[in-house]
Amino acid sequence: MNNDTIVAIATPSGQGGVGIIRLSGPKSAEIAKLISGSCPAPRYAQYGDFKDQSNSIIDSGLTLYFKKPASFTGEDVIEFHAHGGPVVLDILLKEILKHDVRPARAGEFSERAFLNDKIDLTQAEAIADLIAADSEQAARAASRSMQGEFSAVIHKLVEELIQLRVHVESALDFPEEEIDFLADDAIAEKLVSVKQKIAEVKKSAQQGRLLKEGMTVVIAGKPNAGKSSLLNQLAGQDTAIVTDIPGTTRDTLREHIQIDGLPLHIIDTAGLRDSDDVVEQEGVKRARQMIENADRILFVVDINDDEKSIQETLPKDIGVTTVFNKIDTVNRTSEITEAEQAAIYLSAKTGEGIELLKQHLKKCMGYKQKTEGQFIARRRHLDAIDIAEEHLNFADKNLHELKAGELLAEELRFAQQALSSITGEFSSDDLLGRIFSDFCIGK
Ligand SMILES: Nc1nc2c(ncn2[C@@H]2O[C@H](COP(=O)(O)OP(=O)(O)OP(=O)(O)O)[C@@H](O)[C@H]2O)c(=O)[nH]1
Ligand SMILES: [Mg+2]
Repeated sequence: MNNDTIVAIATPSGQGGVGIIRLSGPKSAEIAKLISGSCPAPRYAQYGDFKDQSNSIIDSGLTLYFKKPASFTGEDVIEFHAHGGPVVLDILLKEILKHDVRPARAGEFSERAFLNDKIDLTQAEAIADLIAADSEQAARAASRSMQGEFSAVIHKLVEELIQLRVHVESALDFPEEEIDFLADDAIAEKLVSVKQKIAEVKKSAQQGRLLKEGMTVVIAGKPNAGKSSLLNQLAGQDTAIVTDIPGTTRDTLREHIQIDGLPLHIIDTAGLRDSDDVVEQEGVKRARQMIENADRILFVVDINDDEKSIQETLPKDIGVTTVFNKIDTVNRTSEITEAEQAAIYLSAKTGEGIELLKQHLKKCMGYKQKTEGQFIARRRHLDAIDIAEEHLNFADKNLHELKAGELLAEELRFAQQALSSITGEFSSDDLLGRIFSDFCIGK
């Protein structure tokens, strides 16, 4: 429990009808008495003047008291609702700081809420994500995480892992039966079930991360296929140089766009081919790197050029949409098939079919009319899920190949730890520092 009292202006800087100063810690109620004349009853709004030490009025407004533990931070919290002018709030803040109260660090209110078990780590992160959300979809997904839906999914997984561990470890306590227990189908079945569930959560978390961080879409293909023209169409401006000379683009070009508020990073790359030109070789190398790190690949093909052999060189684990470009030259209309192998016919020159492509990309990001079951996620969560998966794969190996019970138990423990780090049950101070320092002041 913290013994110091922190204060911050909780509303954004600038002018507004109301500006809120928030305090948390043991001195909060005493400060309310000093500034407002008296501390209101918990959860009752008290209207009155805010005064300084010499008894002159700074402003007037509402004082609210949230008595611990029934507050956001779990500590005594006071809110002064003053007028939303930067100067008046500053005067009030300075007055409060005269009384053994210190300015809050970024995210310190949320950090205290976490440390006092009011929220877990994913919920704390979701608060920051909700504030930063730039689309309705992201806001709703963040809100769902904030309510604890993502945490509940993780808890359920952890619960299953614990059951599995209990099963394994109790068997280990009776070594004479070890051979039997490793051949026990129940353990193998449970392991398969946990692995399946983790794979499902990973999928949702990947979509959740796209909502927050944006989807990276790499445009790749042979020289002259129309990649740069496509980038320009999507960006709505002539970012990339377009010429009829194959090998025009050598650097990677990046554009940030939004489709109905969903963030996307579109990357144009050098055309893939063997070249003697050192600059172009480097461009192709960079294109390959970008492709490896894509969330989705738009593989552009000139509809007049059927040769798709380079498509085979694309990574197998990344979703590819084949874009048949230049339909204007063959008098075709735009069209899309979204079956297993997504393909779209369009013209990067006339813009026909671009809207279809945009809607398709939106779908790839997991956009749904109804957002039930969707939660926001961060790279940190995905990394933890990956680690858990890795340990479960080792566990599998220990069970089936090496028949090593002790090692199996150990891997299961590691997997559980990785998952628990998502909600913050296992977390280092270092990690906490990194997470909360990203927050805004007053949150
Ligand atoms: N008719 C027609 N021409 C197109 C279309 N898209 C691109 N082009 C033309 O094709 C040529 C190559 O286009 P770019 O966009 O530069 O192709 P790129 O794939 O970026 O080529 P590199 O950078 O050399 O790899 C240019 O002359 C474009 O005007 C299209 O849809 N229809
Ligand atoms: Mg180009």
